[in-house]
Amino acid sequence: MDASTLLDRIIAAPDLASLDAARIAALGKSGQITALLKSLGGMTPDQRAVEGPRIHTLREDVTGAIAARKAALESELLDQRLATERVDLSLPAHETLRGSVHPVSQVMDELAEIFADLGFAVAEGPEIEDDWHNFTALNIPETHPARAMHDTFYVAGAGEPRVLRTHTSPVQIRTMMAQKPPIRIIAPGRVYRSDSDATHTPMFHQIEGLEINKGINMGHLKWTLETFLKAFFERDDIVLRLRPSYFPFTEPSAEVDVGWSMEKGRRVVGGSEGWMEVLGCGMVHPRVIANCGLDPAEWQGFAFGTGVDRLAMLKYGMDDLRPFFDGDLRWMKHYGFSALDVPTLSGGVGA
Ligand code: 2U9
Repeated sequence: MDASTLLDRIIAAPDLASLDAARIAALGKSGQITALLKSLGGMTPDQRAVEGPRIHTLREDVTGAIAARKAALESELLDQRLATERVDLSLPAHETLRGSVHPVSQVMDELAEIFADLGFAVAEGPEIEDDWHNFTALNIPETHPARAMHDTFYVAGAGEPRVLRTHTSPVQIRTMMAQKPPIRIIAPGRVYRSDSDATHTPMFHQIEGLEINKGINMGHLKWTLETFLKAFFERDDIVLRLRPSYFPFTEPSAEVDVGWSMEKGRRVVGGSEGWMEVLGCGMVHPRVIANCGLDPAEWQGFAFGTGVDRLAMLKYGMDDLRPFFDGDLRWMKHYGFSALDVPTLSGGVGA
């Protein structure tokens, strides 16, 4: 085999195994170039002076060609592997295993986003509470009729009686005991009342808000609620009506109605064809402020509360509360949200 056939075989090697066979045929123990190098020993000095450089150049050319072909074949192999083994980590693992975000979780995230923009932090606390944090600190003494109003679940056990929290208000009590004002928090979470019918479930979700500061009045409260409802329902035609009411922990207290109108045969929030109740609120009772170790002459505050499940129904058009907690995948598929549907104020909290 002459030099050019040797090089052609290397350049045309279709895979690494053929290339290795070509290398052995040229440079191996019984290879052609090895034989040429050996033949130098039997030559005259004149012949060697001519043949020596020619054979060494040939060996270098062949070695270089083998290295170049090897690099090209390895790179082709890597490209093939990358094309077939590509994994898109941004995709869910499997279409049929894809879950969805429950409307209550979605609405909780929307609320946290809206209130964060108004300077409210999210506060959390235990769902099994003691009597003092759930009732007494909130100006609901043992003899108070409001205790019966709450249909409390009591937790059996030795020692101090415990309850499943009947509202998220004890979270605000704990925050006021642990932090110095000014305080601006929302407390979203599960609450429990022994009540079950078409519009009540023994567990439901509440969100309450609290601001403690100097010189706070009902004007701050109404502006905050109006701003929140406009952002949540994504409409500017939100009108509020505050009706005098009674809660033991606020004085004065009010129930908040929002104007509704008919759109495509449905009652929707916005406009002013009628009123529906959406929130309770008031100025934090001075006794509650004092119970948390603060001077009510120095610190005032407002508070409000509402049902998250109800807000979700109003915004996303469900008319029955019970399927919220049935765990029916068909309902979740219809009303659930994609995990990528993260609420942001810039993108729209109902995106
Ligand atoms: C502290 C002081 C005051 C929280 C408040 C309401 C009014 C209210 C209900 C609406 C419907 C709950 O989901 S619902 O049953 N809530 O009307 N909640 S003011 O007041 C507080 C809380 C904590 C320390």
